[in-house]
Amino acid sequence: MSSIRKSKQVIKSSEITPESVYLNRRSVLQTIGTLSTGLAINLFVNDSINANENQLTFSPNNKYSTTESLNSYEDITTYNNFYEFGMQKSDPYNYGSQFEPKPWSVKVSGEANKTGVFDLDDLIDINALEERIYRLRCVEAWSMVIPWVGIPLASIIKKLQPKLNAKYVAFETVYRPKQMPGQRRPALDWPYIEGLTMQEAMHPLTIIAVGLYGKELLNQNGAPMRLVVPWKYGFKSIKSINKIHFQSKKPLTSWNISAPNEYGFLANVNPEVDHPRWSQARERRIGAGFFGTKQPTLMFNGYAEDVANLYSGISLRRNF
Ligand SMILES: Nc1nc2c(c(=O)[nH]1)N[C@H]1C(S)=C(S)[C@@H](COP(=O)(O)O)O[C@H]1N2
Ligand SMILES: [Mo]
Repeated sequence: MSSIRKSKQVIKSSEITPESVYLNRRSVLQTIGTLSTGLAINLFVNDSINANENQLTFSPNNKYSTTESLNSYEDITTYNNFYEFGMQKSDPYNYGSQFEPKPWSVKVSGEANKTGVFDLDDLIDINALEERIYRLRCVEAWSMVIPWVGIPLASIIKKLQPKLNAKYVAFETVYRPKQMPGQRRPALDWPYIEGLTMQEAMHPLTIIAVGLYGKELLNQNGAPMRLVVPWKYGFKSIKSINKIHFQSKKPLTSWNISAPNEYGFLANVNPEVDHPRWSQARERRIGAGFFGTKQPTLMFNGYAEDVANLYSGISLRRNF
């Protein structure tokens, strides 16, 4: 984290790790990891393909990782939704380079004992980074498999000591129209805001990611820190967070404000509840080719066993 970010975000083809090579090295790491439990090992030491200063040290979390094939680094960093940089999928890659994610601080406020402005490094213990391979399922009915590097959001929240009446956590993305050309147009009500119930925020699957494919996040993926909630539609996973607020009332969310009949607060992945304008029953895996067959979408994006209990007794048709 103390390294200096490359000012240019252009990805050279030599930096794109083929998934097979990456997975191979990951399994070597896993073997070493089992021998010396708890030791985070940098997988890419002396590795010329990945020799750049943005690498992170982490240990793989197999319990919470899918074994599905990874999307390529290129797919994950060139096909993005980040409206602060524009509404086209290629805009965040093309227009994200003016954004400066370092230094970074986060303002914590509301119903917590520890509030104030924190440096990124005070919130995130870089010695505790884990890799989690999660599916990301966009509400637009496409999906990817991404090897995130991050820490459980719960570990950050515990440090901040929320009070008993903190029932929700609200997040806000930085507002910097000079560095984020999409914010100069009213595509959404800026800044982008999102929220979770405290239970969702404390769930062990919920992470704050600071990297992917073993490297620090590029701007287009939400540098320097973004939420990843794998059982919810992608839009809940707010990027480039610089405000966290604990509150007793349900927070407003950007997509709910912009189209309340299309995007609810929960936004759990649910193949049974169609978006008003299209079906959510299937999804297109990015990278499978435009004519690649669509695959069925799973309830809670495949994480039902872990999270369905959070919503027992709630009608997921009415609360979408
Ligand atoms: N601040 C902010 N966060 C955001 C978005 C955005 O436009 N602005 N888009 C969301 C949507 S719709 C998706 S699908 C995911 C995409 O994450 P990725 O580009 O890293 O795959 O980011 C989410 N987080
Ligand atoms: Mo999305």
